[in-house]
Amino acid sequence: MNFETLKFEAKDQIGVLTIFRPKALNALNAQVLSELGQFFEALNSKTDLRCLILTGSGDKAFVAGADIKALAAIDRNSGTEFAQKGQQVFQAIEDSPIPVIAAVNGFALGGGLELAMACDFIIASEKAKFGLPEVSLGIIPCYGGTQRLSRYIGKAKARMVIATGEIYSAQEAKDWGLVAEVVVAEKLQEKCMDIAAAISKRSPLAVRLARRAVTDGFELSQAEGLYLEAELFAQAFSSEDKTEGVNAFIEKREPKFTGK
Ligand code: CO8
Repeated sequence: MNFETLKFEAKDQIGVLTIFRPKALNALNAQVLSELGQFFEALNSKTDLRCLILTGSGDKAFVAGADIKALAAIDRNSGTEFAQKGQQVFQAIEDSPIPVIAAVNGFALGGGLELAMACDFIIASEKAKFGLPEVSLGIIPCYGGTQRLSRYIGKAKARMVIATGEIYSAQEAKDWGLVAEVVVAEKLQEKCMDIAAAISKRSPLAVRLARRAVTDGFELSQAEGLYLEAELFAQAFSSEDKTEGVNAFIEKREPKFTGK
């Protein structure tokens, strides 16, 4: 696939997808959203990748938000459609069959933070900055920010971040549990690659089932979540990967997982 606003590379079954609008700090316009939608639609129908790293071009921004310059064209009637289009694309990211790591190298503001939160987890450079500044523009987050942020950090802190519209440091975001790890800027790519490589060695099927248990279970009561966990555990038991993983351990060798 040929994209103008995305760059994609893959090696050893690890993909790196870079949002590429350097002159606008990688802000999400209609084209970026559409290309992201196409990319994840293709990924979700078939992929040989084991893990994807999502990042922004340059060293200043992950994504500085939705494109504010397009804001003027949106009114009451088109607002719902605008929000739902972005929500659908970000949901496709959350539903991805492989883990998606957000490598946040700079500003992750508004739609940029919402994009990072749709990924499996966030690894941040110590220079990264996080915030949902929509209220400073007279609007509110609309790509899942009001829903995902409270699930990451709890209702009280989410209300503070959203109502102040302030920008917060990578360390603050880590202290809240929004960011999984903070590393020096020069080590961001290497750290994400190391995590992706670790994931790539595991059974793709087991990784997928385990992620489903966490993500879907989070929205359920504990009793329902435990039921879901047992169901997914049973599915893993009918897999070739389970046979291979257990045999490899007994035979003291590295497993060769196929994801079946
Ligand atoms: N949209 C469009 N262009 C942007 C955006 C953006 N979100 N962010 C930066 N840019 C552009 C700037 O306009 C500038 O372009 P130009 O050189 O042509 O003027 C270029 O990127 C570089 O930016 P700055 O010169 O401003 O760089 P600074 O280092 O001085 O500042 C900041 C960096 C602090 C990140 C600053 O650019 C900023 O405050 N950006 C806006 C951040 C923001 O408010 N993001 C949230 C947007 S709202 C949102 O995401 C929710 C959905 C809203 C709906 C939108 C409807 C379409």
